[in-house]
Amino acid sequence: MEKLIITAALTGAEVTRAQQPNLPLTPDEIAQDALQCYEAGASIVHIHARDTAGEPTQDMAVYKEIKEKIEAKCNIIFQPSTGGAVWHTPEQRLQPVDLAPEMATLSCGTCNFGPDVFMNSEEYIEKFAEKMQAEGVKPEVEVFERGMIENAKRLVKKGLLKSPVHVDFVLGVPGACPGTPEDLMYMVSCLPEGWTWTVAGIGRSELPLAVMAIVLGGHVRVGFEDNVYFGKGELAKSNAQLVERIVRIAREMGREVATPDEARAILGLK
Ligand code: KMH
Ligand code: ZN
Repeated sequence: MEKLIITAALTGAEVTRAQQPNLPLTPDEIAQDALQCYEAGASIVHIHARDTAGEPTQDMAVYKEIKEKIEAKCNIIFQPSTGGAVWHTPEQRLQPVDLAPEMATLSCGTCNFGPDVFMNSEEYIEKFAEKMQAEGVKPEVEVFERGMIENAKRLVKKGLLKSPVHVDFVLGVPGACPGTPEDLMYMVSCLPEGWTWTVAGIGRSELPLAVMAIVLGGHVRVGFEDNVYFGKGELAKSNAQLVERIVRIAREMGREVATPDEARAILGLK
C-alpha cells in the first residue's frame, strides 16, 4: 500500500473563533499552524484565507502572504481553496490559482451546503480546470455528491483534467452526501482505476472515515475546517493534535506516513 498522505485543513471559510478558540486566522497564525501540522506528519495544507476582520477572503495578496510564510518554514504542499465561501463569485474564488501553487481544489458540482447553495456550474468548473491546467496546478477534485465523479470523468474526456485524477470525498456536509461508511465505500467503488483519493469526514464522521481510508489505501484530511472536536464534547487543542492522532493510528495499523516529497511523487506533482 502507498504511504498515507495527510492533509490538514486548517481554517475553512465557515468556522469561527467562537466555535474553536484556537482557529488560525492571520497569515502568521496559519503559517505557524502549518508548521506544527508538518511536524506532526501532514504533507499537504489546505488553505482558506481570512481578512483582517477574520472573514473569508479569496484575495490573492493574502494567499500570497500565507504561501510565502509557509514556504519560509517548511516544504509542506500548499493547496489553496478555490471553493472559498458560498457567497464568493467564481472570479474571486479563482484568484489563488494565479500564484501557480502546486495544487488547488476544484469542486466538481453544485450541492446544498447547510442553509446555502454551493454553486459550481459546468461553465465555471471548466474555466477553473482550464486555468489550473494553464498554470500547471494539480487539481484536487472535491466530491460532495456521487454525480461529481461523473463530472470529473467528463473533464478528463474533454482534456481538461489529466488522469489519474486525485479526488477528495467531502462527506457529511449538511445538505449533501452523508458521511457513513457505506457512503464512502460506494464513492470509492465508483472511481476509475488508478485515481487516488482522500476523505474529509465532516464533524463526527471525520475519525471513522479516516480510519477506513487508512485501511482501504486512501488518504486522509483532518482539521478545523471539517471538525473542531477531538472527542465528544471535547474541543481539539490544535489542528496538529488531529494530525498526530491519524499518524498514531496509521503507524499502529502498519501504514507509513508520507513526507511532502513522497506525497509529491504519489500525486505526480512537478
Ligand atoms: N467553503 C465551502 C463552500 C474548497 O475549499 O475547495 C467550499 C470549500 C471547498 O471549502
Ligand atoms: Zn476548503
